[in-house]
Amino acid sequence: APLIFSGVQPTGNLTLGNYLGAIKKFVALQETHDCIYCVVDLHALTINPSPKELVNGTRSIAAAFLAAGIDPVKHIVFNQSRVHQHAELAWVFNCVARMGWLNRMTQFKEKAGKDRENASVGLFAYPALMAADILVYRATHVPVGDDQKQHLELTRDVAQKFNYDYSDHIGELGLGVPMEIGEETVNGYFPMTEPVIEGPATRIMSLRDGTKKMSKSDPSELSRINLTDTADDIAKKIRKAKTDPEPLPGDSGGFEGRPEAENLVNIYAALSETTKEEVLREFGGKQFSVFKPALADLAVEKLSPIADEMRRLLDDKGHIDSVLANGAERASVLAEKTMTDVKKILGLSW
Ligand code: AQP
Repeated sequence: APLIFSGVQPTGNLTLGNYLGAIKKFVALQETHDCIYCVVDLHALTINPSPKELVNGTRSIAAAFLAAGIDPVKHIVFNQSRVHQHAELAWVFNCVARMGWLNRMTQFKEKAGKDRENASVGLFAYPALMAADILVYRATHVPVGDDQKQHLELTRDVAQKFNYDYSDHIGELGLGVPMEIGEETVNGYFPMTEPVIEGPATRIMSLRDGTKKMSKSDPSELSRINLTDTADDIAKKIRKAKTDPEPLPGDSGGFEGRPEAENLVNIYAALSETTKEEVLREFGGKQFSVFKPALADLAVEKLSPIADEMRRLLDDKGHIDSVLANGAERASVLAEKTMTDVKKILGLSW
């Protein structure tokens, strides 16, 4: 059966990009699938947060999950470090993944910058831990923003190499299903996980520069809308968002050379759960002086209730902690089952 897994790092205030690209999709998928949603605190160690920041950040992402509408009873919500099997499987995958694969990761190149020698080994090996997060549940689908596509390809590469290398033993143990790799058929233990990257919000761009991704770590506050921004902040940031002097085009072919305009229309479409075409049917030919206030009203209407609920939830830290502990207990059972198999497959237990 399909199984959804995804994670969000507790590395700062959640942005509208995180919400539309990931969390809003998590909420939609839980209607039709079994889902596991994780606050990936081990990943956050790659930016060396203070212990206090990490605790607060972790609770705050958990609060955002719940406030957005994720049901932690029907589905599993927890923080990564409580389930030690993630780290255990990540070591196995460090031994499966190749330096060359990780060297090609654009996120590592961007985050390490010029001073590669000083980048942490954890930042480099990040995608192997991410593959472990997903595959420790043998998850089949992962909803993410477009920026994570490359890491998901690596997850498939890891699964494929593991299946190929250990195919015979997987077969002897009766733990695999037949899987095609090129011309060959192997006994596959790990599934070939599919990314779920669709809709108008796969890549929300900075409000100051339509060619840059909206990001928690952008130094400009005006570049992003935070999930916890006040109504005034949201309206101000949209008013100041970079645009051009032309009115909105009549159809979606008319955004050539206008990434900022296209981004605002995409945000409107994602918030109102329609398409870019539908938004242009209403606003095509209109000026930004008309469109921006409408977008600000819509953003406030959709985001304010989430921010209010997050604040309410964060007043009762004991409740959030018990949700995470309960989720971790349930996740551990599933993760341990995989690790038991994996250790048999590898020859670590017999
Ligand atoms: N701008 C975006 N548009 C659509 N989706 C996005 N995501 C992030 N930015 C956008 C998606 O949000 C999920 C959680 O992201 P994350 O916190 O795990 O890591 P990230 O991608 O590194 O997020 P940021 O905001 O860009 O943080 P920094 O500034 O630290 O790099 C993922 O599914 C991601 O695709």
